[in-house]
Amino acid sequence: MNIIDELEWRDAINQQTDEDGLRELVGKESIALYCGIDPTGDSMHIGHLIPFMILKRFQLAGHQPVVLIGGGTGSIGDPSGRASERQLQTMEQVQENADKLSAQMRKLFNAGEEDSGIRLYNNMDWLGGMKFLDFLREFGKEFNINTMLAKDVVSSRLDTGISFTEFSYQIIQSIDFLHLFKEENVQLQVGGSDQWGNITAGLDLIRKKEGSEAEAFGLTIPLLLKADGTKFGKSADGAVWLDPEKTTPYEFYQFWFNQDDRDLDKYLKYFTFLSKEEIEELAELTEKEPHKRVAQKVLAEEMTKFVHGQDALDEAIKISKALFSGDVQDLTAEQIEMSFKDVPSFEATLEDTDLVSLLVDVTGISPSRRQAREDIKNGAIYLKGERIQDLGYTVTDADSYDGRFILVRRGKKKYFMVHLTN
Ligand code: 485
Repeated sequence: MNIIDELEWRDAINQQTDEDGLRELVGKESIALYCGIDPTGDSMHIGHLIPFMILKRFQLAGHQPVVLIGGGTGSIGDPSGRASERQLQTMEQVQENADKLSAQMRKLFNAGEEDSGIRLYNNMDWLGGMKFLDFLREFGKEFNINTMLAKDVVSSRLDTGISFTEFSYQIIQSIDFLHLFKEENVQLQVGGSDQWGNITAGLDLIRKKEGSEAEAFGLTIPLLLKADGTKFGKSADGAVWLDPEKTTPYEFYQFWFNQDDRDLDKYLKYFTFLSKEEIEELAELTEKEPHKRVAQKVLAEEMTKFVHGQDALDEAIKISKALFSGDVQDLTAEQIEMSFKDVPSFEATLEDTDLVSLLVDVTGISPSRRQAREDIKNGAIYLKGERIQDLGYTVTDADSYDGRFILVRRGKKKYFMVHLTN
């Protein structure tokens, strides 16, 4: 299947320039294509991932992806999709974020490794040394103010105001596209739907500088909405990050596992590399036996493996199973800490603390001593995954993980963390 037809089937295209021309070009030869990201933060989140997965799809179809880290553009700040002026980051901050994003890209795509086939560039390399007069003479002359003002990004800001700096952003992103077109043979730029104005500005520049016959194209992907109408990609505690320090692989896995049945078909098409047949089969399973959540499981597995690798996926599955069954005995202290980040937590010092006091006085897990004793007698209280039914039980270091914290479970599913202080 032609890659453009495949993307259309996956509902992964919002707008494209000269659809037929692009379909024909990618059908007959291997092209280079790029997507850029600005280092405004120190990690990508799953929203950023989508265009880069499109790059990966092109790669699988025999094309050559180029990833651009916007060290230069990031020092200015893209006004696209923003209602107000950005605060400038320090150059050190931009550099630091650029290094982190580059490392993340390398991990994701093995970019920089000889056999990965993905090239990674930083636009600071060609924007950084540009002289202001050269900029105005060589590029500024090619941009018509009326055209620039008419772009959504700018026109929507005319009431509230936009600085000359942010106004100029579309020019520098255009210089990138021209640079990559000339130096690296890049013929297609991909981005989110908010990038349409910047991408088409680049195409105009390429045609002015390289002639109207220049074969260059743009393609944007749609903004993803959930079946309930809200924006995709946020969990209860905010964005879902690719950095395992910010969103653990277990949380990442759970995020995908918890998606609504109604969204699955869309997500499997949009995010995974599964074939049409495999996705249709999963859609059927969701319809017939929704309670088994097979499609959710496959989605969670595919995504966790792609972003974090097989070992992290195995660990996330192990944790999920242990929590589901309540058998947490086999989990390490780190795994326990990772899985119970969001349960109610308390601080305590252990000094001959009996279990009833721990439940009532220290934490309030049980509302009264009477209730605490009843809970213990009924076998509803677990420390470290082991049921304790002794009313006179004294809690010691041995019940803790490395003397650092105690995991209390009350009933089937309620967990509490008690952090030990000395
Ligand atoms: O030559 C380029 C230089 C910079 C950029 C692209 C090409 C980055 C772009 N201007 C931008 O701001 N991108 C956003 C970012 O960096 O966070 C997001 C887009 C989103 C999607 C994602 O990057 O808002 O739609 O393209 C990868």
